[in-house]
Amino acid sequence: MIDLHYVATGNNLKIAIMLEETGLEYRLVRYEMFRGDHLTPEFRRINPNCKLPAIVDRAPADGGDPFAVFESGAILTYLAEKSGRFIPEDPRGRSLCQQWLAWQIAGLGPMHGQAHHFIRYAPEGQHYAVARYRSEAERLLHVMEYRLAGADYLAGEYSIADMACFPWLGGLSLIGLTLDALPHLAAWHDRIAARPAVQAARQAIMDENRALYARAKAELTPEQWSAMFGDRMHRASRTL
Ligand SMILES: N[C@@H](CCC(=O)N[C@@H](CS)C(=O)NCC(=O)O)C(=O)O
Repeated sequence: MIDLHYVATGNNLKIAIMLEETGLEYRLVRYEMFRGDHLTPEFRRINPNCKLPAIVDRAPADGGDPFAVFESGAILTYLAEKSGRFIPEDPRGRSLCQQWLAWQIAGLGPMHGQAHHFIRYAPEGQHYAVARYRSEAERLLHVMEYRLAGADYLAGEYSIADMACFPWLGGLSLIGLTLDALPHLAAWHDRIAARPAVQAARQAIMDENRALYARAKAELTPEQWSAMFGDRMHRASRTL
């Protein structure tokens, strides 16, 4: 049994997709991040970085104590190794999978994340930051388009690299981007969206809370801002 500590956002959808794809037994533990549910000493023992998702594997392969894993890329890799699925076995395919997974974690996620931050959350007037992150977010979509013009999936076969990248396409309109001029990326997106496991994962975690996190312009109360970007969030990562 695996506990998935989650909030209804794309980073968390990655893990729900993998759990549905593998059929591993899991239990959902839901958080509301505007309320600061993740800023507790209990959750910090699971993820020292106080971010979601995180998992706790209650039946790890070594038969030992429950094992916590944080960072969505590390969680996907852990689950791929545990299940023996969705990571290619041949060395080239495996390396390709790791390359695209690293690219998502180090590039696509942070750049799109900053675009969302400056366009949707920051006070008006952040022109340089908005232009910088939106153009970089768009450039990264073209990188995927280039790869997918020559392959159905990022690592050749469907893998955790696709699961990691797929959710980032769900909020493009919120940052003023579309797939209109990216036919291979759009076709890849539709192929993945049609998978029963992906639909089940969306249904499982993109619940009514999703609406909270998918507004074009988020107006946060001072308390919500503090829990997300301000004092409360910083304090939670400083104290022992
Ligand atoms: N690099 C992390 C990113 C995790 C992350 O930023 N999660 C967001 C939700 S998508 C979060 O927990 N935000 C709460 C906060 O920043 O206070 C991963 O891939 O797991």
